[in-house]
Amino acid sequence: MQTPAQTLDDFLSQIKDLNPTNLDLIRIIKAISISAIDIKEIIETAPISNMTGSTGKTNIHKEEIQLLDNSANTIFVENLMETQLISHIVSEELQDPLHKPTNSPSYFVSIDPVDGSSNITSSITIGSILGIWKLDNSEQINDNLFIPNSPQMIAAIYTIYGPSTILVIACNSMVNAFALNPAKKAFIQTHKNIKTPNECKYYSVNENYFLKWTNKTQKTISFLRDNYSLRYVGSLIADFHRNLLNGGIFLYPENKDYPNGKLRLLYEILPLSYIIENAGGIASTGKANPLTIKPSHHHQKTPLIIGSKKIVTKILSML
Ligand code: AFP
Repeated sequence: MQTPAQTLDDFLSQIKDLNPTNLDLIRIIKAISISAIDIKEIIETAPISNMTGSTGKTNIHKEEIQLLDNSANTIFVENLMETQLISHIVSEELQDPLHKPTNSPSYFVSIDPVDGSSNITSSITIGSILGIWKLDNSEQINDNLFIPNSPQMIAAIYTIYGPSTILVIACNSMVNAFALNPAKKAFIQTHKNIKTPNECKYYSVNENYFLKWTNKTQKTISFLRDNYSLRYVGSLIADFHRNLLNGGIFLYPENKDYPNGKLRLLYEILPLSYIIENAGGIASTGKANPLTIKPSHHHQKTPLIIGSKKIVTKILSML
């Protein structure tokens, strides 16, 4: 008889005793997985429930806030705060961080509620990205900026809302992936302890910026173009997920329009850097490992080069 596939709950009960923090982490992961199912349902019916439009407002990055961004943000914040474990939340959609004192220990969560949200009108794959830090005491938080001073990142998670709803969790030095069985509202494990291939199959970059890049970046991208296949969705999380599973490199270098790149350190770059490292790949800003950067602002941006070890190392040597 075939053994039933492992559910997210099975997985969480297996990691329960691996680390004393895991009991809290499991509650946080559950809050995120429940949120993902709610958000996926909103996305599925978005074209017929007028949820594909813009709120008419812009966020801190001067990008239009989509109705979906707002709803997803509220869902994550409410479910996370309900755990009573989270003292600080930084979100792309919130100008200022949320702060709520908790009994120690407390956790800091960064959220990109809907990554690639402008793609919703064309029904293109989008996702959510979250980073989770443990704070030992409130002194670890810089009061003005609500940024962990001595961050201890303990997990990173992303979801994909596409042909399937996918949940990828990096914690306890492993990366595991799950797909949603919508009939049962249960996530089923599809990949155990993911290791990204060392060889590069795809490169992902927006070549429209070619003339706005530095000479070195132009040469580097030309090398990639001559040797690998281009794949670029324009939803970071979709590009990242494809390259994670197949081997590849994603780049968002600085350009004349975006001197620090477009991607945000706390809720895009750090979670994905944490995931790629745990999957045996590499992330860099071009100058440093993002995980070693002490953030100076919660909406800080930085360039990103991320993916399979061999190709990222080669590209860094060319820059
Ligand atoms: P939107 O959320 O505005 O769709 O932006 C998506 C994103 O932040 C990231 O998901 C993409 O990788 C990147 O922007 C695409 O940016 P370009 O259009 O400049 O290539």
